Order: sequence, then structure tokens, then C-alpha cells
Amino acid sequence: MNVSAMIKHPTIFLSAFICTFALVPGVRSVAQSAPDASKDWVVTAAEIPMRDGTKLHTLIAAPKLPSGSMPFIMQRTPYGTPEELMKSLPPGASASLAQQGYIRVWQDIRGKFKSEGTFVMLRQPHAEKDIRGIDESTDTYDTIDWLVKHVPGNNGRVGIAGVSYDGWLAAMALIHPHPALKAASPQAPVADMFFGDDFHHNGAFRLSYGFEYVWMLESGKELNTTWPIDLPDAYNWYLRMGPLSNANANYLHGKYPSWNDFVAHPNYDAFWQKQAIAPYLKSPLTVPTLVVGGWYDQEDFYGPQRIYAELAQHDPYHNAYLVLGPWNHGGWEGGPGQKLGPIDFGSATGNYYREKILMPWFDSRLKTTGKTDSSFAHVWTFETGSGKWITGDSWPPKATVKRNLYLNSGQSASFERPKATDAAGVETYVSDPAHPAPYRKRPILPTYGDGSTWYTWLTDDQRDLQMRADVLTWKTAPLSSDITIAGDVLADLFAATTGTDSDWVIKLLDIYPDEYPAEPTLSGYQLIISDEAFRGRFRKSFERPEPIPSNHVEEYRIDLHTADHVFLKGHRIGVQIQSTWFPLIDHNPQKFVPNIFEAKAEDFQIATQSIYRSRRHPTHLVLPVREASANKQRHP
Ligand code: PG9
Repeated sequence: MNVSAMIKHPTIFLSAFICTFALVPGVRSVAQSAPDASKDWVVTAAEIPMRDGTKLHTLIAAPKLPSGSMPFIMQRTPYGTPEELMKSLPPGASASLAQQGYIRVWQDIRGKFKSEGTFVMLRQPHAEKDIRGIDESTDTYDTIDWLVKHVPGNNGRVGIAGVSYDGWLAAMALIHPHPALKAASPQAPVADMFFGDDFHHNGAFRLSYGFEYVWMLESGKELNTTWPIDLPDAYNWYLRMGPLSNANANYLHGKYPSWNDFVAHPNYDAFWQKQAIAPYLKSPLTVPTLVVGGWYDQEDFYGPQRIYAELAQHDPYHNAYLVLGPWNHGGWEGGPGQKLGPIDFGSATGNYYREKILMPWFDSRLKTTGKTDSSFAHVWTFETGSGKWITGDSWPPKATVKRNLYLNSGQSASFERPKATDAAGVETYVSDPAHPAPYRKRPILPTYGDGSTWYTWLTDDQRDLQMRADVLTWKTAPLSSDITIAGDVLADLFAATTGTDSDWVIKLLDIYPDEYPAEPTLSGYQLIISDEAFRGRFRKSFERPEPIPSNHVEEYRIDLHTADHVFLKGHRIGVQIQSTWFPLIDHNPQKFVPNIFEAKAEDFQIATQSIYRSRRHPTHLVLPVREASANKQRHP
């Protein structure tokens, strides 16, 4: 099926600025049925020349009745510019968008849709010494330079924003930024495709996403096409695919550059290192930058946290800002943001973000002299569980106490260090690559396309997985008082395998009371608060993987990234561990092979996994507990 770019990221930046405007499912129908709103806008297309002569297709929409000179808000994208949409906004939306007083700019990046050149997935920045080099940051620079010189009625100030791929492009604008760039908002930007974003997590390959996304982006210049999964359950489809080597042999035929890169770079080599953005963000941050991320982002949860952390380390002028809210991938862009899946956050978090955070932040930087409003908080996090916005100066907050939550006997968890011997303090399960644990209840639908519920899977009830013998869950007793965590959650796992390679998946859960009259459908619900996968071969080095010695207890320290959550009184805290998460993560052969992308069917083997909860090997999560007295500002 051919889907428009609008489906991947509908109006991205439009919807962020116009709260009444329709979102993902609605945008197309609005666009189709709406009258021409050209009385509010002048929409022009420009083919802007880059320094190497390549022309990039750019859509410029300026309000017809400008109130003085106006700043630009630009978005660069591989998903196509919204030409038709911009010409046919419904009158109310069109007028209020125009009144906001920005010149909107969208640009197709190199090689996509109407732009010249060749598309390269997350193009690596060019080497400093290559003075003729081009990359996404030089293309942004050249575009800004052209815009401020050629578009009438502009005030010489430019903002850039975007979600995900476009968020990464907004972050790339920070490398040697154009002097007219006065504000950037990378939203769900990817930071490192080997450690934590779309394609791998700690070296474990994100099979369904990687396969389907590469197909979508690299099938054609002007297409965003979904892969035709011809079985009702994508779990079965990927199982039928077999070893990863079958992807090229049977489906992609070596024609998809990004897939070929996955195969050629199974370790954290120079390819991934040069693509990762953090090393390029080490100059003092001169452009005010608002990073946005969602606690339930099913694609790029790691990126915003990693990028903010890097910017905050090089921030002598206090230009780094962060918002983390209860949203899925891009969920902050439109819609009230009160609910995700079955979870109600108690208020319209999306509206709040757009009205109280995003718009005032951009307005103050682009419409005025750009002087920072000192009362505007640098960090805004939505505390799930309590449903409050918390503001602060930095993230993660400093005023927390690390408390170890240990696995104990009888599938219990507690803050008491276990006393058992290794022989008694261990739980085992059998991990079979031919029968991997699904990452969600089956049937699993394709990632994108009609009816997909990919967007909410991180709020799925994890109870369903407990029926499986290869998924183990430990739970605390019902809490006698609230426990708030704010900051980085770490897993310290002690585990052995009979194999020579293994994946470990760890989740921190909020387990609702068995009887929950406030919302009966959530009785006993098991909600993921933090989660991560780790490919065991990389436990010593991501550059040089090593076999795991069989039947030997190894320690794995796995970063589950940050959370801001209150486990309410009466709830339990849960820890879940498994070795397969299919087809989200490809199946590990469980036998060390040099390159899993080239493993053969006969390399895959069953393994018995042992999780230790003994005095000597006490598996635990390190929780950043916010003491009741800790300084924080709450907002209703
Ligand atoms: N998560 C998508 C992506 C970003 C960058 C690279 C690959 C995929 C996206 O939503 O744009």
C-alpha cells in the first residue's frame, strides 16, 4: 500500500502550532474536504541552491496580512512537504495559523520527493577538513541564508523544529549554526542508532522497525510505502523470514542501502560512531534549544535524553531546555494528550505543552529580541502516576537517593538485599529462538499502515506475557506509601546462559491493585515505566563483541534511561525479564557467530537462562527515589 508522507508525520509542525487542527488520522480528510484558504496565505515553492549546486525543493507559506516583519519557522523532512495541505487549510485553522505571525517553511531533504541529489539515511556530517563537504547542517545553513536574503517581510530570525527524522535534522542545524538561527526544537530526535533509537538498542537489532522503515524510505524517491505483510500476524511473518540473511536473499535483494549497512556494520564501528550526533554537539551551545520527548515513545525515547544531556554539558549561556511528557512518538503535536492507550493522565497534557511551553518559548525567541525570560523553566517533566508537571533547572534532578530494588524468592521484589546462596537464589527459563516471546499480544499488526496500533504498544498490559514460562516477573508487596522516581533507572543483572550469546530484556513495571475501582479495566494492570534490551555479546565492548562463557554468571549493567513516575500507595513495583522480544528485536541465535545478519538456520539454538538473586549475585534495579522533601516545583 502506498501511504502519503502525511501519515508518517502528518503536518508535523503545523499541528504543533494550531491546537484545533486535526492530527494523524484526521489531517488527510480535512485537507480533502476543506475549501481553499488562500485568502490567508501566499504559498510559494522555491528550489533553493545549496553550496554544491544541488537544488532543494522548499515550500514557503507567508500570512497574507503580515503584522510587521515576521520570523521563520522551518522544518526539513524526508517525508514530503505539505503543499496541498497548506493551500487548503480550513478557514478557521488557516486564519488562526496566519495570526500566529510566522512564515512557515518546509523543505525536502536531498534526494527525497522534489529535491535534487541523493538521499542518504541519517547522512553523516562531513569531515571538518573537507571544505567542500556537504551534509544536513550545511544544507540548513544554506537554506537559512537564502531565506533571510530572499523572502520579503522577514525579521531575520529563524527557528527550526521537527519530530523524529525531522527532529534529528533540527539538531543537525546546531552544528556550525547560521547566525540567523535563533531557536531550535529537536523533538524525538534520534541520537545514536546503535544504542537506543529506531534501529538497535544496545546492539540488539530492532527487526520489525528496521525492516519496515528501510523499505518505506528507500523504495522510491517520492514514495512512503509500507511493506506488504501477507499474514494476519506479523509475528508469524517474521518467524517465517527466518535468519536475517533471508531478508536480502528473499525480499530486499541487496537494493536497500540502509539494510546493507546493517549487514556490513553489526558492531559499533566507525560507521555508527560517525553517524551518532553527540560528538558533534560539543561546542558551547549558542542557539536556544528546546528538546522534546515522550515517556511512551515507541521509536525514539533515547535520542532526546541523550541529546539534551550532551547540550546541557556544553551550555555556558543556559540555552538548553527540555520537555518530557506522557506521549508516544510525536504525540505532543496535536490532540489533547489526556490519554494514551488505556492510561488517563488526568489533564490535557498536549494542550498544556503547546500553549504554555512551546508557543511562548518560540515567540519569545523569534518575535522579540530573543532575550530569555528568566522565569521560564529550563526543564519540564510530566510526572506520571501523579499527573503533575514538574519544573526544574536540570535533568535528571540532583536531589534523589539511589535505592536498590532486589529480586527475591517467590517472585517477590523488595529493597532488602537477598541472602540466598547461588544454588538457592536463582530462577531459570528456557529461551527458544523458534518460539520467541512476542513483544505484545498477538496478532501483531505491521508497524505502519491501516489499523496499526504500534503507536500505543508501550502502554500495553504486560500481564499477558506472564503466561509464558520464558518471561519472569517479580513484584513488591502493595506499597504502604507513594514512591516517586525521578531520573536514571539502571538494571544490574546477574545472569548465566547455556549458550554463548544471549539477549536480556528488562522492564520496570507499575502494577495496579487487583481491585481498582477508580478504573476497573485497569485492575491488576501491568504498565511499563522503563524498559530496555541488551545484546549480551556486547557486555564488554560494543566495538568488539565476545562470546559469553556458557554457564558462567556474568554481570550486565543496563541503562533503562530516565523516568519521572509515582508508584502510588497500594500499587506494586514489578520487574520483568526475558530473552526474546519478537519481532521488535530479531532473534539472537544464542550461539556466538561473528555477524548475526549472516547467521544460518543451524546456528540458532535453545538456551537455558539463569537469573541470579543471591547474596553474591543480587540482580537489582537502581531506582532514583525522589524524597518527599526534595525541592521541586509542581504545576497543577
Ligand atoms: N522514527 C523515525 C526515524 C527517524 C530517523 C531515522 C529512522 C527512523 C521517524 O519517525 O522519523
